[in-house]
Amino acid sequence: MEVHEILKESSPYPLRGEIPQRELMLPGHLACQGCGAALAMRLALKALGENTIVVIPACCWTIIAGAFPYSALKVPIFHTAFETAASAASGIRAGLEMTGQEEVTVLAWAGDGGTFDIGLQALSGAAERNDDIIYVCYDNEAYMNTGIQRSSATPLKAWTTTTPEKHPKDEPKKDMMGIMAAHRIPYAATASPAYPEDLVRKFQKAQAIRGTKFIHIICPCPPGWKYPSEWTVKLARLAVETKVFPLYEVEEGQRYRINVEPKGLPVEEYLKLQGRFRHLTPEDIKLIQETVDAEWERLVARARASA
Ligand SMILES: Cc1ncc(C[n+]2csc(CCOP(=O)(O)OP(=O)(O)O)c2C)c(N)n1
Ligand code: SF4
Ligand SMILES: [Mg+2]
Repeated sequence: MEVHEILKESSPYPLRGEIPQRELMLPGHLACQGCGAALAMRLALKALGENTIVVIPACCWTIIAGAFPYSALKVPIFHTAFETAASAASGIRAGLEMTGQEEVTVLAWAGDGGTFDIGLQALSGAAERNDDIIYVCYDNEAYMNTGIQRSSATPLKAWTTTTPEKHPKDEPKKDMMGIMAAHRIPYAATASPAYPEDLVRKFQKAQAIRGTKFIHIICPCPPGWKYPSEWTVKLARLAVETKVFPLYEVEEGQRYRINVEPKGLPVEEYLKLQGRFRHLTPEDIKLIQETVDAEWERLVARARASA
């Protein structure tokens, strides 16, 4: 089967769909202008509805939600320590089950530092027990709340304050979806706020499945990535169209489905809009393109095997 046929086969959902009118995120939140993570939360809650408890570890979203007693969300928030998003969510789920409130959705909402690095052990534990939670990693590709330090989600060759221009990051981004797929959880998916119908559908699908669900959302960050705030959706789209961040789902750790056929634009189109990549040499860009192409081929092979 040709690549375009697999993609057609594996994208049964129309990208045009219903986005619920309800608003569970209020004006007056404390995100920077153009924050991709704020847009992602707004869409996620539209999908999940008000019968949801959100668990937030230390991250930008601790601030965005507002200082007690104020809140930018119309649903309960449980703020917890940096490394404990998944274990706190598991505890809340257990409490809900003991009190017969099984219809409530528990949403852990953590950054890439809180997921790829410090919270990985708690997340692995919840996934291994298949606890009934939706765990979201909103990925702005660095520790933004503390001033743009490198995480293991920071992409190859990117600038951060701990990987300065003369020593940009030497390691590729950790394959977090691969790690979650290896836990054989019922559902894992990637999403982008530039594809809102796809994102909403994935949250609604996750809500209907029992067990651990993992959703990895690319969330451009104007101050951290160094670009004008009005380009957030453009970058969230270019990440997909350049194959840097493909949109796909994995069921039971083995059935892969690609949701959007990327245009396959050169990665340079994405990189050149961001100050964090302005030091790149032509050799760096070539290396990044090769890495992206190799990852894409690996994903297509998995989708082909699942078709
Ligand atoms: C145990 C612990 N170590 C360090 C911190 C300081 N800290 C708070 S938020 C944060 C960065 C979080 O990064 P990420 O999870 O990527 O979320 P983002 O800020 O990028 O949204 C750090 C290091 C902390 N609160 N607790
Ligand atoms: S630093 Fe980035 S992730 Fe944090 S609130 Fe600002 S735009 Fe959002
Ligand atoms: Mg981060």
